Amino acid sequence: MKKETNYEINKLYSKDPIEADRLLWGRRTSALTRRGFLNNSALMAMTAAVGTAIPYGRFLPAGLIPAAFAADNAPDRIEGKEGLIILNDRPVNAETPAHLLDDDITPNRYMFIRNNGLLPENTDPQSWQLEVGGESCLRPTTFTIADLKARFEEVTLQLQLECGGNGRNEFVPAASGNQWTTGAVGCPSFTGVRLRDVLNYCSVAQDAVYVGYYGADSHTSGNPGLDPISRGVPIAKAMERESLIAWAMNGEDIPLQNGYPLRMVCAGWPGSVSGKWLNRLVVRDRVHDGEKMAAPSYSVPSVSVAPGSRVANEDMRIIESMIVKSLTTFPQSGVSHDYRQRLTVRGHAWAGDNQVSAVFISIDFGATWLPTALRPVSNRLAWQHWQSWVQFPEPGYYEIWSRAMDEQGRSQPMVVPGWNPRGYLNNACHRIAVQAV
Ligand SMILES: Nc1nc2c(c(=O)[nH]1)N[C@H]1C(S)=C(S)[C@@H](COP(=O)(O)O)O[C@H]1N2
Ligand SMILES: [Mo]
Repeated sequence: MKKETNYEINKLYSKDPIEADRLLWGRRTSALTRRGFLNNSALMAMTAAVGTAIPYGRFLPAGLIPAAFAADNAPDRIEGKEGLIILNDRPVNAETPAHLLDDDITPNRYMFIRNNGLLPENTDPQSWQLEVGGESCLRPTTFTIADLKARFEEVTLQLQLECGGNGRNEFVPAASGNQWTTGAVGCPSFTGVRLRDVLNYCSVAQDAVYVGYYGADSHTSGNPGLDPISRGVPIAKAMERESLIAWAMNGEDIPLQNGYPLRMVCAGWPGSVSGKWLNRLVVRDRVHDGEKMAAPSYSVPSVSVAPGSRVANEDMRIIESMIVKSLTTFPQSGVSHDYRQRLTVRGHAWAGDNQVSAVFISIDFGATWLPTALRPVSNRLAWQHWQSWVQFPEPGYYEIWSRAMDEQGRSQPMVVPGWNPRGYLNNACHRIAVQAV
């Protein structure tokens, strides 16, 4: 049994042992009696995780963490991703501090990591296969990566990915999930083929509604029957020129944590639609029903609700395009600066499927706003760079706030917007601190 499995399992058990049982092993214990022993399928899942049979498994009481999982060895760094802040190690979730996102094109080492499951074990690009099928696919086909390269036009685009839960840590009351601050976003350049070229080759039926993905990562329980995540996009999004099946990021192999050797990239939507370790696509005649497609996952209330409300799943809608947002990547928050000197300020802005029309900054907590120079996109669905400078009137503590506006005049709010149960779509202004001396 692997040692890394321990940390997260311990965390789950310390939070809610009965729920941990259910999540990890699929065991349902009566909430009334809070008693029970392993049923057969739960025992099988636990056996798979421990790596050997559990002869007296039938006597293992509910809510009791197997002692095999009792060590804690959370890593403090991820190879090739130095500088990222680790939120979780099983599955791995790590975000990038804003000042490390200063590059126009996000380098591989600074691309955030959001995993729902465990890394695949075999990622050999030579033998990798992508199977395309589903009830609305008329010519199901299996491709190797070499086939994709040989059959379809190669495309390189700079594409922005942001986790739907980026900024979750600001919601009050707190929303459960990874407590991302601002760094679950990045905009590398991806090389691959257009998803639509592959879909057209495989002949999509008239009644096609959705394209779902499956990846080679595995569920944290070790249960091979469960998928960590299987989402996707409506057919119209899949058919856009910018939707890719990519094998390279910034001209190199995609980092293992970001989906090596093959991933989907459908930018501008929650990152969760862009399947990593992609090995299967299904063209569906209905909204895909894979893991984490249904509310409350990646869904928000259809109408706004009071903070802390309970919202029924049928009153939620699946998030599609992300909303307008910006980040100040220079200077680093907390810097000291000579107040007699101008201070250069710069960053990026993005708006899901839309473009950004303007970015403003403020040094007086939003009382007045200064325009910035905004660069056009390098291609649709890339983030845009902005730059400006400020001059502080006197020494003291300042905050620089950035606020982007999209082409339709929608602007970032200064305070945290629409509370929602799972904490998605926080696009409040980014704030950094500066000490003028
Ligand atoms: N197979 C697979 N694809 C996946 C995920 C995953 O856990 N497994 N996570 C999704 C989520 S929630 C996000 S935000 C993005 C993150 O991409 P990154 O880790 O390359 O930044 O990948 C998406 N694709
Ligand atoms: Mo995500």
